[in-house]
Amino acid sequence: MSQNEAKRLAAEKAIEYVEDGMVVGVGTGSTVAFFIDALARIKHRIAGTVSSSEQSTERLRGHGIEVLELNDTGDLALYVDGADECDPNKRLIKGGGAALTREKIIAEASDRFVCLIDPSKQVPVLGRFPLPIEVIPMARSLVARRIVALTGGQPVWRDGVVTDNGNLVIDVHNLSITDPVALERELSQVPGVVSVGLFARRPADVVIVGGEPPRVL
Ligand code: A5P
Repeated sequence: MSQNEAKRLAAEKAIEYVEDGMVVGVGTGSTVAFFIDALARIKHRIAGTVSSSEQSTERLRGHGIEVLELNDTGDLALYVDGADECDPNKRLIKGGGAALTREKIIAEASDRFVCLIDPSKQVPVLGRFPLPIEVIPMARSLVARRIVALTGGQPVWRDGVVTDNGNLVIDVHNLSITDPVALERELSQVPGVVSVGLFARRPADVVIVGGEPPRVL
């Protein structure tokens, strides 16, 4: 089965978690694009969505699905998003699509975080996928130096990418993240860091691994 087909099957399964009248938090990426397309079929049943990126907002509105402001909705019952890596404790690396900060905000606001992955994203230890960190532009070099000192990893500026929040992304290579909660906390404290693409303090609640049939963890 192709990776895309696995993503689509995970996204279809996630529709089962959508209940009538919900405001649904919506992530970003190619897996979530399948979820948005599936959500369009039941759009009359939901109260609307909160979007984690301009990209997802455009796709949602293209389907005629209402996009609301998190400031107006309060906490959400459900957030559905993809991930770049997932460990056995449902802790994640996210941000390959540079939407990590808004994704983290929505995850924090949500009672249930359903994460959709294809099997290639399951890892025993996080870190094979470079860890994205969103930084304030003037702090780019400072944060890179602190990353080296704190982690021993290799920071690489994602040149040419500006986030929806007007910031930059540094990807940290060569990590083996044995304590993701501690690393998330440490890196988040460096001045200039907006957010770290580790979702460990607030991991996923449910992980759906795409396949025939999809596996729910
Ligand atoms: C977006 O910033 C990311 O967190 C995505 O959730 C992640 O990159 C997964 O993307 P795909 O669904 O495209 O693999």
